[in-house]
Amino acid sequence: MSKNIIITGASSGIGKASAIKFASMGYNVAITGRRKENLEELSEYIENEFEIEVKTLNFDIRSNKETEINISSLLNEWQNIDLLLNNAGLAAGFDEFPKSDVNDWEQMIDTNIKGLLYISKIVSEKMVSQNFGHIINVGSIAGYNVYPKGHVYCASKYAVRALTEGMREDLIQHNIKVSSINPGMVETEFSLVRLKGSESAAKNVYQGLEPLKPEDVAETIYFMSSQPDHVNLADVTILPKAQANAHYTYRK
Ligand code: NDP
Ligand code: 8X3
Repeated sequence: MSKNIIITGASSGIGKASAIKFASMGYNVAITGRRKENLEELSEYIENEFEIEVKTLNFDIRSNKETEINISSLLNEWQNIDLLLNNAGLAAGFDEFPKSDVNDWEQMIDTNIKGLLYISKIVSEKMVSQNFGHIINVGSIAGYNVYPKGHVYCASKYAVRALTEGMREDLIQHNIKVSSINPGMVETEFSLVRLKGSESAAKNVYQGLEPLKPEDVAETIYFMSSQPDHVNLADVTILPKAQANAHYTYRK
């Protein structure tokens, strides 16, 4: 039976690198995100490189309705879902708490927490019915340490950590593994999005140190997914060598 993975937020960064990694290992991949062109470009690349099936699902994960419509249609076509990689997420804004924008809070909460919940509900129902599956949530070092100006983003990743534990407890009886990967600094579009498109400010975040590459994280996610059935790498933290935690990085 061929293996199938759904990867949310595959139009860039960690999700995109993961789609390429899993496709290279023979998985059929369903890639999601709002940017249709990016998804189509990735889909074309994967289809040319690897002999697997790609499904492109273009929707905003903040909408439960859009998520249900897109994932239901996929579930009608794919008999089994082996893996759900809950990766779509963002930090919006980097301001002191009282100055930060309520719209930014809502975007982070709606994407990082509610979006993750919407898709997990529908996919885990499917996994319960098939009596197997693996869900990997992309948390963050920000789900372990709160840092200045991090408030709502950190809260959203603390929530991902709690949800990982809660989902693990409730799905264990259905033969479903739930894990999290918690990266430190990874150079993707993350900082560009957080800093509202300022390329110089985004570059500055990684000044004087070597951040992780999205491929480093994708390799680790694949490693987590390819353990023997009885092994769950439950919560994996991955940091650049120059980062000790969310508070301290050593810069040259
Ligand atoms: P990117 O900005 O490169 O990728 C984010 C992905 O999330 C994009 O594909 C984006 O797609 C998708 N996304 C965002 N909002 C939505 C939405 N409303 N609906 C659907 N998809 C959405 O950043 P990363 O690859 O770094 O981020 C991936 C995950 O990793 C996030 O959860 C982030 O919090 C986490 N993380 C990142 C770290 C880092 O330092 N980079 C460290 C720790 C965790 P589109 O815009 O097309 O919708
Ligand atoms: C992203 C990593 O350290 O900027 O989740 O919070 S950090």
